[in-house]
Amino acid sequence: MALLSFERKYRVRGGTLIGGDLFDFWVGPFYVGFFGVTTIFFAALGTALIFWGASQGPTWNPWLISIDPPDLSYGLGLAPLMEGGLWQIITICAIGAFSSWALREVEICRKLGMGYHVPFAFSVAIFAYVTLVVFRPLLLGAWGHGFPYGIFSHLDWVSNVGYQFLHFHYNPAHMIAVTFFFTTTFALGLHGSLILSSANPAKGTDVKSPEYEDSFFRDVLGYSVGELGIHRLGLFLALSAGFWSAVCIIISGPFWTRGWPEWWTWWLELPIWS
Ligand code: UQ2
Repeated sequence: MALLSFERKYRVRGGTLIGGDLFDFWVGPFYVGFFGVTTIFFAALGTALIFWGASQGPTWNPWLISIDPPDLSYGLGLAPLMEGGLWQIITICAIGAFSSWALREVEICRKLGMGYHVPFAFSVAIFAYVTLVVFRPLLLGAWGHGFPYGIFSHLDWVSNVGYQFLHFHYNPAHMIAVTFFFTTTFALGLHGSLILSSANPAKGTDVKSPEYEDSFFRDVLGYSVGELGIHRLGLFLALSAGFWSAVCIIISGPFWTRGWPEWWTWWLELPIWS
């Protein structure tokens, strides 16, 4: 069955948060909605400004193009376009586009009578980004603490901020975030390989049911977290990775200004050692 005729059944009216029926239509396979329009608006404007900023800069080398935030001396004020003002407008466009996309996902969830898990998950990624370019700069008192929009330049920013705290791997929240990132890949490695193993049985035999998947892990580990459980676990692990990433950077500067290795002196100062 052609995809579009099959999908007609799911193209239900309503569920919109704003705009009523006005934008309640599809363009080809894409649902539009009020937030589809605002997504296009912010994404197009932000992208155009990035290209225009690049055209004013010293290079078209895609690795080296960079749209930089204002100098720290501008504090929390607006900067001239070429002095970081562009970065400020592009940041507004990015947040506008990401939020619009999340709300468009919400409208689609409402249409389909689904839970809001996908937009919720995406919101955690948006939260991590906004922590870097809005919350932390606000707490530190200057937009100049945001990261630059460039491939190499944002890597340099991460490296410089890391060294500012001597050794970022001693940041306890960074440790937790990294552990969640690795555990997420571990869980998806287990899950993806398990599903493919069931869906690719020995030649001439039937695709295996979820009970086989449970049995596999019961035989190996004595425990299966279950078909629904692995997806709950995966969502928890992935969102925790994003959440603790935001925590590890928001505490660096606003709540701890010395090297992260030094933070661990609380351990050496425990009374149990004396
Ligand atoms: C599982 C299960 C799945 C899975 C996986 C497991 C049938 C298809 C991967 C095994 C996962 C376990 C035991 C949890 C591992 C814990 C961490 C923190 C990674 O049991 O049920 O469904 O995909």
